[in-house]
Amino acid sequence: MQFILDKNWTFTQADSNHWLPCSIPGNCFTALFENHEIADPFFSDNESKVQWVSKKDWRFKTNFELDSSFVNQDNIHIECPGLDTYSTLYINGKFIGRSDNSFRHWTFDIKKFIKIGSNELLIKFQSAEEISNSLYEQCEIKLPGESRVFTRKPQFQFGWDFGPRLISCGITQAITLHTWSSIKFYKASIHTLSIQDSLAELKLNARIFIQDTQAEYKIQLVLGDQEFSFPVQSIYGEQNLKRYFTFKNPELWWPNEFGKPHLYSTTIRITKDEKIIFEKNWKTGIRTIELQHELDAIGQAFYFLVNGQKIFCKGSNYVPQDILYPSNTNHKKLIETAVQCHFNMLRIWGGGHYESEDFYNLCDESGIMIWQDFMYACAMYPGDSSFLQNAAIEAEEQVERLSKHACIALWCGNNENDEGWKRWGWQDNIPIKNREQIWNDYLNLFNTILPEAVNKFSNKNNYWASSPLYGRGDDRFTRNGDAHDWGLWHDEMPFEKLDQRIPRFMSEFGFQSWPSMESIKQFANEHDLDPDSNALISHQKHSRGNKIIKQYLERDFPKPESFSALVYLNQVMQAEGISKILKAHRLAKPYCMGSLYWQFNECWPGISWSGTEYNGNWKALQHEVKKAFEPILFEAKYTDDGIQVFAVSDLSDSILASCEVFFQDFSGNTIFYDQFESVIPANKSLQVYSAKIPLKKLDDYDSYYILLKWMYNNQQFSQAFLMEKYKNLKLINPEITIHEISSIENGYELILSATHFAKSVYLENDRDSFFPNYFDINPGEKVHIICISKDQAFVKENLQIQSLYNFMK
Ligand code: BMA
Repeated sequence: MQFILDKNWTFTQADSNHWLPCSIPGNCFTALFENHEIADPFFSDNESKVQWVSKKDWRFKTNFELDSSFVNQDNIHIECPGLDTYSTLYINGKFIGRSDNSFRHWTFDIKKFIKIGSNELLIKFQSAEEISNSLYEQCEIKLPGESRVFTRKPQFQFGWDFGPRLISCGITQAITLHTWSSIKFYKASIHTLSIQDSLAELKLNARIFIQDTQAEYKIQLVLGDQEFSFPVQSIYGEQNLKRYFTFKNPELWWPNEFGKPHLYSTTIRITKDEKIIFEKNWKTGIRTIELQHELDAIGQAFYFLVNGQKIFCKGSNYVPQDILYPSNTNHKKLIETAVQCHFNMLRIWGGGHYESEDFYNLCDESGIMIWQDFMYACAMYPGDSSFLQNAAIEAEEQVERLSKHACIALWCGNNENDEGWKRWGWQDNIPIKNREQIWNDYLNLFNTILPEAVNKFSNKNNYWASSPLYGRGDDRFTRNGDAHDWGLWHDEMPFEKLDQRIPRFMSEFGFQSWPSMESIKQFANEHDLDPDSNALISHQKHSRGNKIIKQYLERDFPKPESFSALVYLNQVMQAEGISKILKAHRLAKPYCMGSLYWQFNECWPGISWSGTEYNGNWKALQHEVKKAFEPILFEAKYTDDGIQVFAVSDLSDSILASCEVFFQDFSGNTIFYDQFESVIPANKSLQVYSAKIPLKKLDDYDSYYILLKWMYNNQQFSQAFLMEKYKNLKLINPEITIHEISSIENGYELILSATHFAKSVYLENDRDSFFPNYFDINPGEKVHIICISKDQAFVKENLQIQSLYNFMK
């Protein structure tokens, strides 16, 4: 039996006894906000006004009725999968247990504390900020990362360069009461050990606790339409069962666009003396994923083999979707975006939290592989036995929980701790006598404890201690392992620089942008729509952020004459710059075998490196990423005396593509035209064309561009390559016309054309989403745009159409 404690919750500040109703899951901020006791922490500069909340202790309680059939069960446990963080729990006034790690699943035996009729659960939370501060102060060694490193809760809550400081306490996932007798089932998962011809060798991992040893138990497993049965020894206590079996004719799970992410419905049953006493269902993908990181002639490889096939990983870095409501998020919309943009991997970054089952289920179903960081980021962590023991249990619980998901590709120990220690000057502030100890503590956690947890419940080879392997200060970073290249942005290098330093696998690089004006208006008052207002400055968490954006714009773009111009140009700059680098990574396959830009999404509405906004809407970057990650991509390169065309394929079969090459002015007058056909081999990058034409002699680059139009499998793509900095282009008024508007299922379709080349056309009506947006129109071309609209009505007056031309002087 199960009883969910999701009703009748109230809360109070510990020293006030002013109880108010609240929803759970929830925390001190959401509960106060619901009761209008604080203003929306995301709005204007309210974040600074709610900081007192983190410094207080809070209490949450609920009342629930239990009947005799529940209370009389043999065993009753309370299951708390999300207590954030330092809490003490009481049932009917009696202490039942405490928690000190928000990433752990806390279970307490409450059989002797509950009664028939009304019961009360009270949870007292202590301020994580206060506890962290006092632990930091007591500690003789001042660890990089400061107070947050002592507390096992999402590290970004302490403030990060993409999000606010909101250190909460509360209940992040529903609390339930469970009854059981004879046997307790914890977790089960199925692992693919090998696949050969038509046979897959699989392993069932199951953890159970046997109380009644006087009976005979069996496990029945149904995987698709194949059934397996395993005896279980009737021994008292916890058992970690491993059972090996062969599955015939498996249909394999494949990453997005490499095949179908096939999943088998899976049922595990436990029988006691031939009677079913427990049953659980989930879905299993049969696949092998192996991280390969052998030393090679270049340095050290880094790529993934899925079912034996080398996969170029395309995707991004994922951060929690909502700093305030961790369980109340729209995973579906985000994973749909990932699929539409041809992703096959997301990296769950180590400064946030492990995601919910929902999230991983969606990734399983969509073929999105997960690079899962353990939750350690940009710091050195304590090495005392109680911290390490806590960390070890957390790691085992999370690896065990997630190991049933086909999507889990890699476990990574931490984000940038190794790089920070070796190359960011962290050691300078630490007495020499303590440095060795800190490094040994690091090795203990990341080279022993965490890989052991991975080995126990998953595949030990898919563990990587720290991302990146080498920092950009070490010249091996482009030749060995994975890289974070913050030469762009943090070191203020031009975008082009990254084309020349391609790593073996790029796991982070990025550039910030403002969200759309529509989103900015959601978190700022009309009179604050100025980048220098307090309201907007408090949404820019990178100390040099606005200055860096301005400086990059000055380099290449026309000067923004208004705030909305700044927003538009910044988005175009981010989109063009990042997508160009993504393409360079793909073209460098197989030297480079993956590119994950920073960052996919954001945790509040702010200025960040993300391609999607807090509400899930796409920035210009997301539209460009979709194009850059198309399974077949053509790219033009030019020198003063010619054009070369390159192609890259992520398909598993070779295809025949045709391509037209235009060199033309902005009115569409063609100076050079050619066409060719090419067989693009499976999974390859290669040069497919070159033409010697003295481009420079024709005229200046500011009035011409290269246009490629390619076709395969009846799909057509076109891409314009500009040859001058945007600020120098001699664009002509494109005179964009809307030709047709037709109703479609959830909106309408527009057909647009332009008399002259229109760069980065942006449609906006304060309400709807346009796909694509920030697109180009070539003279003579008709572009189809889908508008997802709530009321399906097209109102021409509300539609604003702008393109780069509008921002030129
Ligand atoms: C990366 C991340 C984050 C940070 C981002 C942008 O290295 O790991 O720490 O938000 O840089 O600065």
